[in-house]
Amino acid sequence: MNMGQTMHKTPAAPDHTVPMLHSLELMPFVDAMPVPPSLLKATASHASLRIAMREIHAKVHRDVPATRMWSYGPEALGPVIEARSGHPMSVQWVNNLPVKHFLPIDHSLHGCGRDIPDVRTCVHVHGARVPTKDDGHPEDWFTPGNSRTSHYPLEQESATLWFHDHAMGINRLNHYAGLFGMFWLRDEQEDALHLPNGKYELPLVLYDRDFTTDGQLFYPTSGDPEHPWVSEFTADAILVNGKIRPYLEVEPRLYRFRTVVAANSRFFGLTLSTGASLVQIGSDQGLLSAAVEVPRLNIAPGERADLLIDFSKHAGEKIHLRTGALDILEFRVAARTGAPVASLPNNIRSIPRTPETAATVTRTITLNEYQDKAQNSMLMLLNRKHWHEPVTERPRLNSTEIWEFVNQTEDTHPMHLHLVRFQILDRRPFDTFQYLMQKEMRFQGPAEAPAPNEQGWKDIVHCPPGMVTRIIVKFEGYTGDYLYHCHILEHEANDMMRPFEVIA
Ligand SMILES: [Cu+2]
Repeated sequence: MNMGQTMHKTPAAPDHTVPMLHSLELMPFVDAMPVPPSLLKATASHASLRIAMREIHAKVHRDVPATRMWSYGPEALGPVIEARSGHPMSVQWVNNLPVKHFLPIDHSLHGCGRDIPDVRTCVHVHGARVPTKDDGHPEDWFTPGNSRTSHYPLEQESATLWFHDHAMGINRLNHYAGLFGMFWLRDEQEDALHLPNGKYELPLVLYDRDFTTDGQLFYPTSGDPEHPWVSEFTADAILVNGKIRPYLEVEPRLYRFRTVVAANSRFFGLTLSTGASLVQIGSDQGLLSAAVEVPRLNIAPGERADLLIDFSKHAGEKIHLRTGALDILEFRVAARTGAPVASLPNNIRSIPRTPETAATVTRTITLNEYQDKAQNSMLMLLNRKHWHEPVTERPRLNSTEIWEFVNQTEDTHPMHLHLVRFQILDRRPFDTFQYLMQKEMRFQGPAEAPAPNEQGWKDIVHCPPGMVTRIIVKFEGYTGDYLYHCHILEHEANDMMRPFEVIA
């Protein structure tokens, strides 16, 4: 969507001493799209898993030497955890990583001091409603040789969740190294739809990476060794499930693709080469009320889309999934299918809209960016406050609030709240200059309703520049310390992340 650089941003200055891979010079569609194994189908009893983080070397492309990366499994993409709503499970997350990081740490960032172990990790199941001690709080990290067991009650509806590293100040690097995977939560409502399953239901984990010519991950830096952080970047190569521009053999029938953008800061604009719309049946927090035809799907870091693609009229053809003008995945449609053809659901479920009158509190959250004179670089804040300043947002358990994100920057920020699901109310353009100078909110147009594919339950909302974006959220589940942040991982680290506390 919006990756425009503002003039005063720290440019990502590539280190010209390092020869870089140019992925467009590689032959596309020579590697099969990997499908990671599914771990666990939770049963009636309490299920438990043990998942170890480790350093691996994996091939991202036929013609690129193996890449050092970190993973939750033996392959580039960690396993898919499959669980059932109402069936609690626990995971022992084991840190078997080396003690030295291989990507450039910025020790000037909050929580990244030289007195803190370089390699530290914690695991957040994005979109899961869990007690605070199990949420993968950024300061709750653990080091190599240690593990942490988290309990997931899973008292929530079916949804495409995912898990990833969330360690304070360094998750942008841990994530770039490969620490993420999918977590699918199922329920009876979903079962009743008889959606494509088994080999017809596949993850699509989309991300971008820079590589050196010898196939190693390259994370861009500012050129300042004391402060290497960059505000955001789009990397050269697009990967799908761990391969650069792979292919996938499909049958001429309906498929379900559980899609997540696992890029640090890149947005994707997905289209099909046939010109047909993508059919979206679910968003971050589960199924939509009805299937929505989306000609171009703008999807932000951290966001999920549950997509259906119908290949039934394309037997024998090759079809490409694109972001912008780039073909990133080739579907090779076989001549025939052996399976009965699934059909597309029309009405999926009812999702009552939360009325604005249900909200007892409205909070204004400003999204700001600054030139940090001391560091000679950018920093981005929420409500002009740093992460470590005292908690200012204290919603009451089971209360409903409206949060309005006032974006005074020139970027779209995908804002994410832990613990909760929410609905998007609207977006409205405002006069940013007037707001900055006079502290006066002057709207410049009518409020815009969310797009049809944004009208389900969400946990990430695009907050475009110069707009007030409003969400309505009920703080259900647990009291305790949680957080909200921009899901552009570079923004989150410096310092677009704030705590909130749910109080009794
Ligand atoms: Cu941001």
